[in-house]
Amino acid sequence: GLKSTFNTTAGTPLYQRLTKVLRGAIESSLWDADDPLPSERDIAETLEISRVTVRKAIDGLVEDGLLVRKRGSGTFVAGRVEKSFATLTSFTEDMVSRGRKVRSDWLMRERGLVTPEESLSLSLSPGAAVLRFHRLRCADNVPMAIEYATVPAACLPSEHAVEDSLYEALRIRNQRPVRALQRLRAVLFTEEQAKLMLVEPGSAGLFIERIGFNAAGAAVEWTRSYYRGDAYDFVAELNLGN
Ligand code: 16G
Repeated sequence: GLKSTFNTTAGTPLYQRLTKVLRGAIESSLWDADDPLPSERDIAETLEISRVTVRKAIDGLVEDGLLVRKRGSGTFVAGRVEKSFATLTSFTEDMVSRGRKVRSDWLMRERGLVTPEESLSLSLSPGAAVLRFHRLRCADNVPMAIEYATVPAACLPSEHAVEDSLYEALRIRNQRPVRALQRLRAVLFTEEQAKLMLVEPGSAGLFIERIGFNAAGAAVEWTRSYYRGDAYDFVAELNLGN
């Protein structure tokens, strides 16, 4: 149980030891998403440490998105997000349909000249202008993904045309993707990415590259998304014969 694992961890401070032990317990599915964790008081008594320490460790895990507090019923392991791998939805649509509040922090947005890699992905000629949007994407204030999108400058009036949703900005100009190619790959977050995502450096991530095409068949986005491996399940329905 918690106690024997806790006693084998060394080092200080105490709340960091407890955080490590709780993380391990969450990762090894010690608690079901529907069962509350033991109360802070019970954990404190079992481990013979102060409630303040327990609270501090739990607060940190809530902030990192691994635990959620539900008013009146306790603290729970956060459920993973199931995202369809084969539907052309946006991050905003995915989260809003789950009743979650979207927040995006700008890491960078700029207008620039197409790089060779971008020109291949978007079939643009050298010298073409592009818009780049780099965002940290959060649901209920918990970081979920980092996205780097490149869009041909001809699709949007400027890099400031995107407020909350790239797809909404494209949609109102008749440029929303209606078809896309995707690639999924396992990655380890870089130190910088891990810091933004509030996960341990070297944590596992899911990298998805999407090239989206508008109704006229032109590539309108080349997006590299890094999703939290501990928060996402990508699901798809398969049929024999397609
Ligand atoms: C999704 C897309 C991404 C797109 C973004 C737009 C995947 C793997 N990626 O994250 O390609 O650019 O949504 O989101 O689904 P927005 O409209 O909320 O800005």
